[in-house]
Amino acid sequence: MKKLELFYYDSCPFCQYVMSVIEDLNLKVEMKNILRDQSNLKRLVNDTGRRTVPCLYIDNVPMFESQDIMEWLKDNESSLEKNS
Ligand SMILES: N[C@@H](CCC(=O)N[C@@H](CS)C(=O)NCC(=O)O)C(=O)O
Repeated sequence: MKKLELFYYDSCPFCQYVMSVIEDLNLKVEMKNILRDQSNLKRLVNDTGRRTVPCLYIDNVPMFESQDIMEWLKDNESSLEKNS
């Protein structure tokens, strides 16, 4: 199973789009708020040189762009871990 982590913050509309897809598909994703936890922001900036959200880490490989993230989640849904 792939490990998924979403770097986000609540007032970001692009993050909200991605989070609603995650909820609709009932996917298990570790949520990494970059405003509430500075270590999440540090990791994002260290890894990517950017502080843009949303960013989905797929097995530690970052993917930007909400449209690309949502498309990837839908395309790979069947092989992803669900919330119990
Ligand atoms: N085209 C991007 C836009 C993402 C975006 O603009 N995110 C804003 C927050 S709503 C952001 O992180 N801005 C700060 C930055 O890019 O450094 C997407 O759809 O994911």
